[in-house]
Amino acid sequence: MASQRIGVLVMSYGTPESLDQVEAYYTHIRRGHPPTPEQLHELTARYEAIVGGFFPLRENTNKQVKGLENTLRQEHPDLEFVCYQGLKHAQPYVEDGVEQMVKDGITEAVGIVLAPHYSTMSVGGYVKRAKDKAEALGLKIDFVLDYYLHPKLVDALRTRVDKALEKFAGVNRNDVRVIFTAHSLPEKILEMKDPYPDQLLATSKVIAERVGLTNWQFGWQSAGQTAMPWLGPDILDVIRKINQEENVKNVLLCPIGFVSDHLEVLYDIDIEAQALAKELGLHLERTESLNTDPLYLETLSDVVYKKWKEVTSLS
Ligand code: FEC
Repeated sequence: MASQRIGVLVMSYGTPESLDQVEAYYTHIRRGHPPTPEQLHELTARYEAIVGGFFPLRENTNKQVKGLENTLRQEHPDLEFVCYQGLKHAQPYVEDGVEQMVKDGITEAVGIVLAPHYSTMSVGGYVKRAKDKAEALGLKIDFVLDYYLHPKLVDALRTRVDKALEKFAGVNRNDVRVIFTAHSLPEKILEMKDPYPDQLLATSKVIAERVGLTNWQFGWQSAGQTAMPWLGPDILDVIRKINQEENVKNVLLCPIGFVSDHLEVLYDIDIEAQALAKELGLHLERTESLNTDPLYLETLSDVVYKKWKEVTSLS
């Protein structure tokens, strides 16, 4: 019989649920500053290009959160883990998730973000909002900050690279340039000694080792269009450069910084990078997203459980 209810705040980026919500969503991302009509038009066009009537991140987050709850309950039948969503830029917001836990009588919780690598500007932002709300409401909560080298996560990614390499029929594996990618962030994170770039490189290296890759590199994607400099090189520049300077004709993109199919993968890679590849006469493929891969759900379940054990052993 289940004896104890433990809240799990599962945090993710959030997405609009219809095209008429795009403006409010974009305004939230811009910390309350509405986008210009041109910016709004540009973002709406990107959603129109991928959505086909539904916003994939909404559905994928729902499935991942449910999948994590099921995995936790299967692996720990003596405990009752209850998962709540907390989204960065859409409802239910991070604060709503915390509030709902408290309303439901949860007193102890663990928080986790559906992004394996830590940056003050990414995971740090989610954690701060959840912590502030939890403190205000008297909820005891601690957080998983990263899980970028978890063996099951690495296994899931390694398998994807292996499988995607098979799509280059007749091409020697080491003639395919594998580019590991993640969302760029403003360069100022480097001054803060942010661990994000090193963690991403560590994941890339371990996958490369496991697959036996010799021909790989890392590149940033989806940088914002702002006055400040963002981390580079951008993958579009990388693709152009390796094609022109090294005559690379086969490229596999592996977006290790993302865990779902969503705009940054389905547009920035599948439409934008593919269009460039076509223009350059390159064969470009992408690894499949993790979505609800049991290995990913088991990774999450494992780190949540360990964090909960750590917290309870201290109290
Ligand atoms: O499918 C969807 O509807 C949402 C896709 C989506 C994901 C995502 C993940 C991350 N972002 C990160 C950082 C930033 C920073 C800014 C920023 C802006 C945007 C915009 C859209 C957007 N992001 Fe995002 N991001 C997604 C979508 N992101 C749309 C606004 C238009 C644009 O710039 O393209 C700049 C904010 C500012 O202006 O100050 C910074 C990071 C991640 C990966 C970690 C995570 O998931 O939290 C880091 C998915």
